[in-house]
Amino acid sequence: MSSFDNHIQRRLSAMKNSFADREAYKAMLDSGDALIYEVYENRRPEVAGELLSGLSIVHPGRVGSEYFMTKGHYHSVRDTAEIYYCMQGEGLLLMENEAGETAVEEFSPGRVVYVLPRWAHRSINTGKEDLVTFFVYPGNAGHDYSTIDTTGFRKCVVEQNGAVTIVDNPKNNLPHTEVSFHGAGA
Ligand code: S6P
Ligand code: ZN
Repeated sequence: MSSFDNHIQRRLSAMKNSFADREAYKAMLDSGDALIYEVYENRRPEVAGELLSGLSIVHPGRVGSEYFMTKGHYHSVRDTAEIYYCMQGEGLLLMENEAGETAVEEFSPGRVVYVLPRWAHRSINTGKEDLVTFFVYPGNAGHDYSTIDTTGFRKCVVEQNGAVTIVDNPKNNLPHTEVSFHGAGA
């Protein structure tokens, strides 16, 4: 990873509002501040015309039944898109927009996922190894974390009876529609 300019490590203690099961969160934090995900960035000027890129690595694990994931965000400049290329691992990209629509795209090695402008996005590792994705997005996009940090996504991705399952987020009461899902075969 030596060719990257910046390395971010996001630990459990920095994700206080992210996981739905607060009791499981507190219990896990009591036994150590687990490393949930890391980002390696290529620095470029954060202006229109430039592209920002890097690697996102979400480690495997769960808080209660909810899989390890990124905090998730909107782009501050809403009309900016993003592309992810999955290099390793298994997971999902959970997306929602301000109209209350949810979309889920599968991550598997070699799969490209396009994030439309105006959609918040969160990477979720549903597998047993690191989920590694390459991302690229416009230099002027910026990050709005506070919207998601305040309400959470409308959906959570949990393990239920051994299966990856998308459920309503008990912490989020905003109106929402059905989930649209796109897997590797669709
Ligand atoms: C940036 C892009 C990714 C994420 C990374 C970590 O627009 O979507 O680089 O920053 O996956 O997620 P988060 O939600 O902590 O920024
Ligand atoms: Zn983004």
